[in-house]
Amino acid sequence: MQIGLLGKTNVGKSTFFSAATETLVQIGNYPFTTIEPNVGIAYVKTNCACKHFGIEHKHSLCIEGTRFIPVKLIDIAGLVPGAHEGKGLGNKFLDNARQAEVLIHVVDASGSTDSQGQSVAVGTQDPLQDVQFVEEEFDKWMLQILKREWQKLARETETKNIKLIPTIAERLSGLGINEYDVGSVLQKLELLTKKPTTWNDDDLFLFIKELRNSTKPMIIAANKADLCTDLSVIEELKKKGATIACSAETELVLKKASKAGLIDYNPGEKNFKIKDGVNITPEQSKALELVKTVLAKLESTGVQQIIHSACFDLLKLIVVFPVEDETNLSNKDGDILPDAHLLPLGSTVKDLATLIHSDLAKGFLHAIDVKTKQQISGSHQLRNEDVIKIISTLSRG
Ligand SMILES: Nc1nc2c(ncn2[C@@H]2O[C@H](COP(=O)(O)OP(=O)(O)O)[C@@H](O)[C@H]2O)c(=O)[nH]1
Ligand SMILES: [Mg+2]
Repeated sequence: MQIGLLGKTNVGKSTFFSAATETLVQIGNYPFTTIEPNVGIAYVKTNCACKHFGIEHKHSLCIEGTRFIPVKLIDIAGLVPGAHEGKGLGNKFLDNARQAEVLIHVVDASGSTDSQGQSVAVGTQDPLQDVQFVEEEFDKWMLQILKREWQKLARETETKNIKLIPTIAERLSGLGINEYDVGSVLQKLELLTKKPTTWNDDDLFLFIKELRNSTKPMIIAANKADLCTDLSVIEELKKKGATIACSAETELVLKKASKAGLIDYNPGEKNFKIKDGVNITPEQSKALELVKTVLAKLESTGVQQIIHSACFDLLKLIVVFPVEDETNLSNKDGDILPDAHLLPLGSTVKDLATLIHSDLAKGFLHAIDVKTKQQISGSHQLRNEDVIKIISTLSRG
């Protein structure tokens, strides 16, 4: 599961990335928060299944029944005006864009960053235009991939025995787009009945736009909301698509203060507490006072909510807990509820087996729904917060 961060220069992508990937505790199996300079691990917060069973367990990713599940975050830099014409968009961008299943579009909601990324007075830039610009730039970039040799390709689907859907899917496979994605959009736009050689530029652009919407859904992070004189712009942005107000910089201050042992802060919450007995410098005190006013204005910094919404509202993921021992809810080593996996809604028990280990899927016999103790088949659809034991002739590893 990978989330891409997109946006024009200086809107706060890197700040969002740092704030989201800065972990508060050293987490056992996940020593690194940054894999590459622009790839890191963030966490979504969900219920741990321990709550359902009313048990207590020691797990570095379960804090009082709240389970932290790692998700990959990629800072996809490089989308500048004219990017689709080849300026600054290399293989790295393509690679990052392919891996992302959902995009967080960071905009400067305060309107204080101009098109060149320069800092200007609050309210002088229109964040709505930024939303349109970045989406268009991304779409145009996808379009030029499709348009290479389009005429020839379109002709061949009519004159030779070459099928349209696989041909287009192949073109766009570099973006992680498959035949199913292409087919669904062509059908929705009623383009399957129109000869490809007669598609005009609008048809092609609309096709790409829909395809991007369905394969790389976007949520708008209305960043720098701390600077907004009023928040009406957020309501305007919401009309354009899923939007959450945020202040990445405030989240970063909170994470750092928490890591330094100055405060207790649970990411996503409206409040934090200065720890008893710590010495705070006048400078730190001033910064934390500022944080308080921002939190009062925005309810929360928004960073955690945006990651949550990307996973659960846009991608509609569910959480599933596989176990090997259904009585102790543990793996072979006795670790209770060792793993929590994020899967797309509609995933089956067999999909879970495949995700855990190919051998487990190969020798798959059946599974047990640990909550109901019922035997279930491979084609059984998983539900959110299911606890599953898989029985296979081949064990993992
Ligand atoms: N006021 C405010 N400034 C922010 C916020 N997020 C980022 N910035 C500032 O915006 C500037 C650009 O941030 P950066 O993360 O480097 O932007 P990027 O080019 O999109 O990666 C920096 O000076 C940040 O400190 C925010 O939430 N509020
Ligand atoms: Mg940056």
